Amino acid sequence: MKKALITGITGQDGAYMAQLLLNKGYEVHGIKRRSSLFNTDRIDHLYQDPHVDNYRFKLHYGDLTDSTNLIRIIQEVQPDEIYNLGAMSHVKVSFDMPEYVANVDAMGTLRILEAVRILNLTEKTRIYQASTSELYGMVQEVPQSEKTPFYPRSPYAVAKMYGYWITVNYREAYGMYACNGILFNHESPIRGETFVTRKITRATARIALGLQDKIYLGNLNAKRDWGHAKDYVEAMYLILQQEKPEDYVIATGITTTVRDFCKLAFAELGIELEFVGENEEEKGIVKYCSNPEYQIEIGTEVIAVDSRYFRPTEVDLLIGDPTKAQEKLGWKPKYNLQQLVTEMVLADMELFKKDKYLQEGGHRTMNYYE
Ligand code: NDP
Ligand code: GDR
Repeated sequence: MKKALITGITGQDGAYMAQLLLNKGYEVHGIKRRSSLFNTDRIDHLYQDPHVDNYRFKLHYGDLTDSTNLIRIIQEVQPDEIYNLGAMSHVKVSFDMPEYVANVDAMGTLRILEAVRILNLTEKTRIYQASTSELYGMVQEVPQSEKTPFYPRSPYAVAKMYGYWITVNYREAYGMYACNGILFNHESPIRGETFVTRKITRATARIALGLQDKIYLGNLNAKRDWGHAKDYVEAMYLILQQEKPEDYVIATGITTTVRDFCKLAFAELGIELEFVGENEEEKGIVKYCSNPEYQIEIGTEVIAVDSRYFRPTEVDLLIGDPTKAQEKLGWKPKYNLQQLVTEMVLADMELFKKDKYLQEGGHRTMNYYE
């Protein structure tokens, strides 16, 4: 039975990756951080009782900032494959904690590679590094491919650039099977709540249910190439199954503005939005609502701009060229943007119907404005 070790198993991609590998018959090990509250929401459905025979899902406490811990876990597990998905992954937050991000996202990658080398596992263990379209940063060319030069625009992207090159270097220096997946944005109903897509789908549901009046966003003009995380973990897996280790762009090839994502999300519930005004004065107002149950008046302002969410340096346009992945991995996304939006909005509607029910019963529910 093959063994895989996933860092960042409690995150969006870690959860989907764990599910995929369990389905393929792997023994799956994951590294989770100790926290004062449970942090395993996304993987609780995968939990297996350690007291039963042949359980195939095992969690280890650890942290990408702790080399001794990583060496011990890798020595114990002797993994065939490592998926290094752990990271402080929020671009805006990386401007607030750049040193920590360098430690986790850059040095953490080095620690994984070095642990495999120190433990003489270079022949056995294949390593996937979660690289990112944020490496392209300032637009050099479109669409962006494996050959497009990098120009990172945030402490997160600069740290990930180190992660990218140290992975290439260990492959070239020590003959390791270590690869970068340069993944463009991918989302899902379990996407972190403060990334823009999920922030929008949650707010769409809450506004329709009367739990929230409006949502404040930053740059509505930013364009992203959004795919579904389920499709993207398939690509990660395929990258580690090839004869030769190589780096791949994973993307849909279609780009959309944040503004249009808002329109799609509200349209899912029969609410048509119109955007008026410019820059910080721009607003999204309701033009039409086909569902009287939502009690939303025409002309209501549901989206406003707050400069708090602007970034000191922004990445304006991402659009990927997945030709290499299509040709060499045979990878193609199954979801389009419309299907992704539908799944996310409907999932958030289900989630917040519970809040609505609790509120109607006199219970206090959280305010989710961030
Ligand atoms: P998430 O933010 O959802 O998950 C990040 C994971 O990393 C969580 O499990 C988190 O743990 C863990 N983590 C954070 N800090 C540490 C640390 N110091 N030590 C160990 N683990 C840590 O990210 P995604 O699942 O969306 O992304 C997965 C990877 O892919 C990340 O590396 C991200 O940068 C990269 N990426 C993501 C893209 C996307 O669009 N989703 C696109 C391209 C790259 P906890 O739950 O405790 O916080
Ligand atoms: P990104 O994702 O920075 O591309 O990084 P995010 O969803 O945070 O932002 C996308 C774009 O939307 C604009 N935006 C806002 N963003 C957030 N978070 N909140 C807002 O209110 C808001 N308003 C507008 C942003 O300015 C940006 O242009 C994600 C992460 O998953 C990274 O880890 C990963 O590497 C990249 O995708 C590829």
